[in-house]
Amino acid sequence: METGRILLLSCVFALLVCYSGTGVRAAPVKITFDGCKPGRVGLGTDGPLMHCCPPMPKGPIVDFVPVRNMSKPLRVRKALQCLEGEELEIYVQKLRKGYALMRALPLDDPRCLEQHRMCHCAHSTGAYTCQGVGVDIHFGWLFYPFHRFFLYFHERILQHLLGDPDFTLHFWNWDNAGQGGCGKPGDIIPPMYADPTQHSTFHHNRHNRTYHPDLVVDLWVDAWNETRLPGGFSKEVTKARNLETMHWAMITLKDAPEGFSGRVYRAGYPRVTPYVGAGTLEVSAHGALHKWVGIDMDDFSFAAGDPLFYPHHENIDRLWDVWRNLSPNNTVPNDPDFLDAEFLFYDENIVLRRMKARHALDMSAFGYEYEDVPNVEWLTQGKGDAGVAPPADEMPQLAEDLSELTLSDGSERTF
Ligand SMILES: *[C@@H]1O[C@H](CO)[C@@H](O)[C@H](O)[C@H]1NC(C)=O
Ligand SMILES: *[C@@H]1O[C@H](CO)[C@@H](O)[C@H](O)[C@H]1NC(C)=O
Ligand SMILES: *[C@@H]1O[C@H](CO)[C@@H](O)[C@H](O)[C@H]1NC(C)=O
Ligand SMILES: *[C@@H]1O[C@H](CO)[C@@H](O)[C@H](O)[C@H]1NC(C)=O
Ligand SMILES: [Cu+2]
Repeated sequence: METGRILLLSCVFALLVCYSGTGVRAAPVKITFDGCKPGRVGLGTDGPLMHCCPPMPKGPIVDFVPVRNMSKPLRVRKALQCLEGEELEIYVQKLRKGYALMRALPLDDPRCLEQHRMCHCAHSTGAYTCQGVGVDIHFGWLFYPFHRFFLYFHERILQHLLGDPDFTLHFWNWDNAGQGGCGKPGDIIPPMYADPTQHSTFHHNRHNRTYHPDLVVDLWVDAWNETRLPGGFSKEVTKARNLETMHWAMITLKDAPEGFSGRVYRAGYPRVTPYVGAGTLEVSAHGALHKWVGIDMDDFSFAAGDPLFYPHHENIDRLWDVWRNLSPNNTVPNDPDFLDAEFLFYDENIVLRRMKARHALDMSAFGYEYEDVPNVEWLTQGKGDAGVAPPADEMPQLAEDLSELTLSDGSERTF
């Protein structure tokens, strides 16, 4: 009783501090090793406790600022569906070997696949606390920088284990329905991740629809309503709906309150109702794909234990830059509480690295780029004219009731 009252009072106090004087800048979210506690499974704050904190660092935490090595060409992350012949064969062999090695490491080695899962879990379940409040790097503006860093260290660790500094993880081009480029659709499950006999790249805990090698993904799965799972639509209708989803996320819906980047999220901000606050791509195609693959991929605590997580998120990472190049208006938040947000990742030498969001913005500093695949299908089609999209009131919920929003032009709106 007494504890409950103290807890309630501290919560009210924390809210008052964070929200007093709307428009007052709080502070950036900083992930600290000491701030990690068991998080909560599920999306609320009352799920069962989940332990996913990282192992103790053996040395000091070291700041990491990516700097491009100008004497090396950029590595190209390619569209998986366009690999062929010898290149495909070699890639699949390395991919399988890399994940076999990653899985074979001891469980307390921060480089093993299980620890990658836990790292994502710790950042998603409120395990890391900042100003006493559990952090979630989803549903807000930390989504893109966090995942870029996460993929980067994942790839570096694969390179290290393979002894191949040029190994490059290729991406699942699920928004590509097959026109233009190499002419092959990317909207089916990549076969190198879908073979149950290949333990290293396969994951047992997926929905059984991923067993159909040519089932088109549904980018309009409603993450919150199981009754709308795919199956009811023909291939043609699903493809047309997918283009509409992409068009909304990249072009139309970016003008929604929190736009493409996601809600303002400063230190001490509480986690909000799931999906409220997510940017337009995060809330739609990103979430839909997690749902479509299903089971573990559909759970923040377990998603990154499925190797398919990584090529899925590379497509998100790629689309972040595609969006920024679509219009001079498409800018990332210019707010110190975004730019100075800090995250921790173990590198390939088991050194714990501290990363600032501002260093995520220039992809070339990390030494890679994405293959230039055509976006023409969802740019020019998918404007709602196919008449196959769900009605507007079935669109994923976007924030309307947040206490403070910064619009993409930098102006603040207070409710
Ligand atoms: C930059 O790349 C070149 C060519 O691969 C390599 O010899 C050199 O060691 C790299 N420099 C750094 C600082 O990594
Ligand atoms: C997947 O599971 C559903 C429901 O249990 C079943 O009806 C369907 O036949 C299964 N499909 C495959 C390919 O196993
Ligand atoms: C889920 O979707 C079905 C079909 O569109 C609809 O009838 C039902 O009301 C929805 N349920 C919820 C909880 O939104
Ligand atoms: C950028 O935004 C301004 C103001 O809203 C608008 O007038 C302009 O057309 C936009 N430019 C592009 C390329 O969308
Ligand atoms: Cu995530």
